[in-house]
Amino acid sequence: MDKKIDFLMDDAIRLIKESDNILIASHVQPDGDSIGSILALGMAIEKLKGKVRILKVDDIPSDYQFLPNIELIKEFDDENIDLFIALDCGDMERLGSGKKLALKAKQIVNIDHHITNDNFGDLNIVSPSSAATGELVYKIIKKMDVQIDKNIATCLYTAISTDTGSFMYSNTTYKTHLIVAELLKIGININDININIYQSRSMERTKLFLDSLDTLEILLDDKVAIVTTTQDMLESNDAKLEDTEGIISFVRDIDTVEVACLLKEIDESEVKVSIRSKKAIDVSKICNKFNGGGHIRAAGCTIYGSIKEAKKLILKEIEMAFR
Ligand SMILES: [Mn+2]
Repeated sequence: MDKKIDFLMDDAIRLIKESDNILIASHVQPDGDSIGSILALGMAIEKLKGKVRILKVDDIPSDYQFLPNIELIKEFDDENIDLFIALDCGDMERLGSGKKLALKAKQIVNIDHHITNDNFGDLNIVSPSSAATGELVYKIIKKMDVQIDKNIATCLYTAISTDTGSFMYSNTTYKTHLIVAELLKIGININDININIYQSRSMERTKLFLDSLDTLEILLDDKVAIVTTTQDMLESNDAKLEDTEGIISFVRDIDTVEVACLLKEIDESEVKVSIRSKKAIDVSKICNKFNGGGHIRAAGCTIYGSIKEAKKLILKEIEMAFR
């Protein structure tokens, strides 16, 4: 871990120790890293200080309901916040309803690993070389001298496993494995955790998956794959937007494909776009053009327009990226 991040963590811990009303939050459309990270840090701060609050800014996907103390994530409207800790969040907009509270807080600590993070905090611990925010939270908890118990370890393992694609993505480093080795030593049940995260797909989600795959188009010498999920599909399958999880990685896994793109219709004038790549293309750059962001191999953005318009715009940028 580089020295600068190390010092910044000491500053963050000092703020945590000095502050009375601490609120932890992460991004809308939460994933395993955001939920695992806020729960793990929340439990650690609770051990240290006896109280903590974790803000709910969006619905928690069913995949993560098994996590210990998930009920700690709640809505709050108390604006008396001394320290607001944002985790896994590239900018303030991503905090959703949490942005209002962050702006009222006396101090903001921003802990993240997105390369596109805009340093919105008073203290910014941004480490793009970390595979997951969960890795940074692990280090902070160790430095806080709080014992990592099975509950905290379960949340950290979930954060790191999901953000590394089960330790397959190129963001996975030997440090990732050293941290996870420590988590396993604590005695977490990885079989149970993995069944909960990866082997519990609902029938609704499965049917949505099939409908979405039916829209598959392969373009640019079979290097680009694009699929669409519409509001009609969500409705007819009784599925939610979060149920699109897993579609894009399936499409990316086609042998000839370098870039996979999923268009999720929000309404007739808004489309959420997710992009993944394998080796050559930096998809965070593509998403940056539409004010989105993320990582080199996984990024997202919102395009205001119809599915048809969004597809045209994003394909143009993907095509440029191949030149
Ligand atoms: Mn993350």
